[in-house]
Amino acid sequence: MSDFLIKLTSVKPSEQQVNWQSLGFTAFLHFGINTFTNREWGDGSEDPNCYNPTNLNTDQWCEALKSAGITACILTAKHHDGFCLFDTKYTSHSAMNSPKPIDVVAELAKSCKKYDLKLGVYLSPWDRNAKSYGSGKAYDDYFCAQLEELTTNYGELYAVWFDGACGEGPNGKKQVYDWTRYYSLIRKNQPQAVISVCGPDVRWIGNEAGYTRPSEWSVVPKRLRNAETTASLSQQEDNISFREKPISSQDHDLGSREFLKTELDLGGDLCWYPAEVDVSIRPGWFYHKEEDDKVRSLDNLLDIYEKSVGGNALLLLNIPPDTNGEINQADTVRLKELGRKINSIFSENLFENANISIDGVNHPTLLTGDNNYWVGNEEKATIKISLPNAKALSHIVLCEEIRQGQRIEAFNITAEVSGKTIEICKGTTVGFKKICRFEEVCTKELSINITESRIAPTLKFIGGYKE
Ligand code: FUL
Repeated sequence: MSDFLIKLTSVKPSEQQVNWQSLGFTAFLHFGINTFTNREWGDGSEDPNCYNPTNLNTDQWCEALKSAGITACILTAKHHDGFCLFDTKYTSHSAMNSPKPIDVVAELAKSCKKYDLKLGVYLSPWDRNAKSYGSGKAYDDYFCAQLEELTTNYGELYAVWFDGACGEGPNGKKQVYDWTRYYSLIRKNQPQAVISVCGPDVRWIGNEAGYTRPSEWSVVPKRLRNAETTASLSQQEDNISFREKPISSQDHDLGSREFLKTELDLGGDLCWYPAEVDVSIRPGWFYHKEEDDKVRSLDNLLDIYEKSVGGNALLLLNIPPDTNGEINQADTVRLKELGRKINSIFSENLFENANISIDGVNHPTLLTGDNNYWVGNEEKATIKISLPNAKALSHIVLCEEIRQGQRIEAFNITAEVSGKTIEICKGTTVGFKKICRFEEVCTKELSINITESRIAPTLKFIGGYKE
């Protein structure tokens, strides 16, 4: 086995990254002064009196998220306008100075506890209101003081999300952020949290339209983890055409053997940097009444779910609370439908009583996905699944044990149908979770054929389902 392939598979996730990845389906909550000015990007000159939610109800937010099967949420504690949704000592541009002085982060933290959801915060480094923005250390001091408040006053956070958008402040200057200082503050106060996007733990998928690469690798060049790179790759504008832009061809391949070989040959290094898909349930990130009839369809959301959660990525679906301070009915209805749909497909593993045989040995623990996992002897493997009775199937789920790195590069699945062996699906990467969807078949014998791996593959879970 070559040193090169050993090098690729020796890159492993941190414990925070494994815990984060297992959250699967999470929510973004864009709420703030823009909700009330009906804008997407505020400029920092807003009057805090505009902020006036008539019936702020974070319990209702959590109920709506839970109904979709969401496990965690990230609130925009401060967007680019600099308007804070939390009780901060360092600016008057905040909800505490509005007709409804409520600390939304505190309210949401309480509700999340009650509903067993994890909480994360988005704090925009770009602040179009702060006078010190662009002046170097003075702004970093301000930003860190707010980070300190957020990371010490609201209990445990699972994520701190740093946006790539970065422009000029009120005095026309741009800030050079002291990322190292921000990261070490978070590591000290919230060591279990991941730092996402302009951060070292979670990679932005590269678009806001819900697209995932067909081969999504978590082992990628280390240079992609550089916050300046992320910021310069991300947008300096915000409009619908940006939000709908697909992944561009230049960044289509971030992790193939060939790509990583070139990276190493050029003196680069590799890291574990898993992808997150952030996409809004509506055209905008913030609530706009005129978009009430533009909520994504159930089919579209299910497709995004299957390709992200089931494409070795994590889904961060934005659901923006409205001017009442509630999640609008147009969205709650869709979330409930989505939750029901996901449940109806994935709650029962139809392989439950199957024999899972690899080289003549049964591996029943592959059906439970507990702490055991299987590891092959060579790069190829065939896993035979025999069911006691024929079953109709439309989905198969595969999971690697990512604590052992990401190894599988190609596989196909065949089934015995009316005495013939037919290929029902094929794919490339598996990673944390691969959801394969195919034309329904009725069968009692299947083979999962792993045809290429970097080193001997692992599997932690196999499931069969029907829509
Ligand atoms: C972008 C921002 O400019 C949008 O307003 C939104 O917050 C999105 C998640 O990130 O960079």
